[in-house]
Amino acid sequence: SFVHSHGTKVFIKSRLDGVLDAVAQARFNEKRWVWIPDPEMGYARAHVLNELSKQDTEVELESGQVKIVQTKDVFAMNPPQFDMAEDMAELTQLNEPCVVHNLTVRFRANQIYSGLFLVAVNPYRQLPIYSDECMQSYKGRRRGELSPHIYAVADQAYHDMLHDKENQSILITGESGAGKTENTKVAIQYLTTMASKRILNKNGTVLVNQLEQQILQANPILESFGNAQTIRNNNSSRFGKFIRIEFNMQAHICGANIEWYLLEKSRVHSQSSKERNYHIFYQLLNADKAMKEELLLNDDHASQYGFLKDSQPTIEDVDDAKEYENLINAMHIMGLKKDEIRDFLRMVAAVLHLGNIALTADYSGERADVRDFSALERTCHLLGIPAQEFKKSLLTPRIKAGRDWVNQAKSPAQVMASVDALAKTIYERNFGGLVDRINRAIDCQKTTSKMGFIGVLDIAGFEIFEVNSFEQLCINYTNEKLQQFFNHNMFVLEQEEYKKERIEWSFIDFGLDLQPTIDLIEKTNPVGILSCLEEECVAPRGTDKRFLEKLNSTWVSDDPEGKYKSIRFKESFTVKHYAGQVEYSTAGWINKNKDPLNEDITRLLARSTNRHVATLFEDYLTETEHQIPNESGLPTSSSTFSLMKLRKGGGSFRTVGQRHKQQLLSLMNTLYLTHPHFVRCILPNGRKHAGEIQALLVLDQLRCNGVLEGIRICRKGFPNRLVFADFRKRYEILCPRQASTNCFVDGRSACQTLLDSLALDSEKYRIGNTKVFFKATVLAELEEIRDRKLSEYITRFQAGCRRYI
Ligand code: AOV
Ligand code: MG
Repeated sequence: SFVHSHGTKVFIKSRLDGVLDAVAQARFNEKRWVWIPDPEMGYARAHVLNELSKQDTEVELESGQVKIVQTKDVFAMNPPQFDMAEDMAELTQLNEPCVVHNLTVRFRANQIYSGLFLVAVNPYRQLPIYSDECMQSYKGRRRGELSPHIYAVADQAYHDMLHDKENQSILITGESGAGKTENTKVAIQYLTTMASKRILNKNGTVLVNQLEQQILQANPILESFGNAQTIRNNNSSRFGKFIRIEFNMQAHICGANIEWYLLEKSRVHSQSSKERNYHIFYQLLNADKAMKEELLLNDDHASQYGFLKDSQPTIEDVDDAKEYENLINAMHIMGLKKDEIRDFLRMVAAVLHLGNIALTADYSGERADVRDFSALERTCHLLGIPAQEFKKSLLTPRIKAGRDWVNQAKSPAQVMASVDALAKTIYERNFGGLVDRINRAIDCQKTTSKMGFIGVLDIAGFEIFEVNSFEQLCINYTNEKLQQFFNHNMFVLEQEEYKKERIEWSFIDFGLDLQPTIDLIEKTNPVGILSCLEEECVAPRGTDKRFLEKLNSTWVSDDPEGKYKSIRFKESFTVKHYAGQVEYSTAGWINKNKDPLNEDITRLLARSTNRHVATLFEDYLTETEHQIPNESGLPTSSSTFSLMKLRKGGGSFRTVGQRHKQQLLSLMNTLYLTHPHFVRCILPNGRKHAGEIQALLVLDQLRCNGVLEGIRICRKGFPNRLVFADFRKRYEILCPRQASTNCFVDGRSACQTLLDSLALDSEKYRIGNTKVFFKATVLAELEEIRDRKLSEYITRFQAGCRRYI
């Protein structure tokens, strides 16, 4: 591909040189075939009848309908011999419809992987492409030798790590349901199979080592706690992850580490009707009797639990009881002891009971009370905290009034909000604790000398919804940064190739194109979106409205070129992302960013009699509390100030935005020190159906995931390239009398002679040290000339034959 140039591959399939294809070719050459926009199909085939003016072109569709379309919407079609091209950089016409068309014909032939950087279309069916045999066939192959595959990417990463002694990363993006997590699993499977020390048992079969087993089993555990059924995906990851696989000097796996991002916490207390809460809740209701008794789960029906009752109880083709067994099995393999497992599940059960706490209001409707004490008692029993104190903290938490602390009664709605917030936090901290525990199991501390790592990033792609909020900003900000990394990288690699071939070309770093948008989000001076939100969160009377106004006044005034796009709506602002403009509604941002907690309760949790609970909340312990708990067991007001300082890990950042920015920064720092491999996953249709591909949907994703951006960059350079020998072999027919056929002439000058004789514009190609480089579309012209020559020969040959008959 143009990213990792193999160059040696002949790009046009030889089978297409047959007679049948000559017919297709001849038919193609009769007319000027183009793609024009079609509201339903995305693009439709047509041929040009007339160029009416600079703006308008008259075309005829295959149906015979004649139409006038804008010239800018008319896209040249690739000659048929380019159909099914494995690497889209080989396409000589490199435009949107051609790329979509290529992906579509390949998809219909069950070729879900294509090159350029790897593009993977979700087949929604089991294809026989992940067998052990298949895996073995990719081992140590050069890129381009076999068809594009996620195995090829994993193998390349492994090879590059060994060869270049450089850390590698595989970046997998795409929208929900596109296949990121499946491809991540396949990539890790490949690495654990190919790069482990082979241990053979007596019969000569390969045993998978314990460590590799554990690395593979991390996934089902994470999926139980971090995945859920959504409208788009029955097994949707509601968090992002970066899994680093570490290798020792023998290039064997010696450990791994998992980093996680942005768990969707709100799902814990509310889901939309066709979706579910996290898998673990339903799995737990299918646990063995002893476990359920211990966790006080008397009822097996999801409908009996406040946090589950609005959701779908089951997923088609999924057996939650079986999944529960798999989970426990995976946890055992991970080395978790029985009571550790119970601890993690206890928190999930506690959340379930928390959701069953029913409230009543007093006559005024302003003071909440607990209606049914049993759910509250169960929650407290599982969390190891005193029920009466919990109730008091919940209903009448202390607030600061002047210099004193007073207890203030809360309304049912306020208490509800505080219950939801608590459920979210307990769930999230338990998830974090689980990942920490897994990391301890698969850590490679024993290994002293490491060769490097291969990191696999599985993170949600760009999102544009009807209403976009703070969560979308965080995701899109992440993708903007990843896209910048991608663009920058293409530029660097492209430059290296051109330099190696010593061809002239002045380079532009397209990564810089995205900087204004990134600045708008993350800059501190002038204050960008995140910092501005931060300021409003700490301001005494900060509101969503004031946040928006401040953003407006800062960024609109000094944006004469409209780089950032105006921020001029009542309750929203618009950001120009590389993938399109997104309008963000700012309602509720202050609250979402602050994510406030009832600190009376978190302090109770920090002092839980259950060690697991206490550890998860230990950052809420105050120093003074360690020494002299006062009468009520609550800290004195002065100790509250030390709270901030004590928070660590996830709690050390005051707000969600700040924490995410920090995490992203650290991820990007890691990525910039690796050699990246990009995988773009594509959702074929919105119905989870096999065999159906919707061109418009695909096109939209190609835009969002940067494939088209990549192509844009590509077109600025010389995307098509052929090594001298291949070029001569294919095109010397264009000037047969030249010395080019003389094999004693060196490749470079032979190519030069050939190109000179064609009188090709010198801007359209470059001759390097080993390859000829072409601008997009040039090869199509050469192909056309070649076809004409060929048919002339055939005619002459046939005429010659007739003479002998
Ligand atoms: P995602 O990770 O990209 O979505 P998944 O990897 O979970 O998407 O894929 C969604 C579903 O599509 C899977 O559960 C499979 O049924 C099917 N699928 C995906 N890739 C393949 C494949 N290569 N072969 C067969 N089936 C596949 V999300 O986590 O929701 O953003 O948040
Ligand atoms: Mg996923």
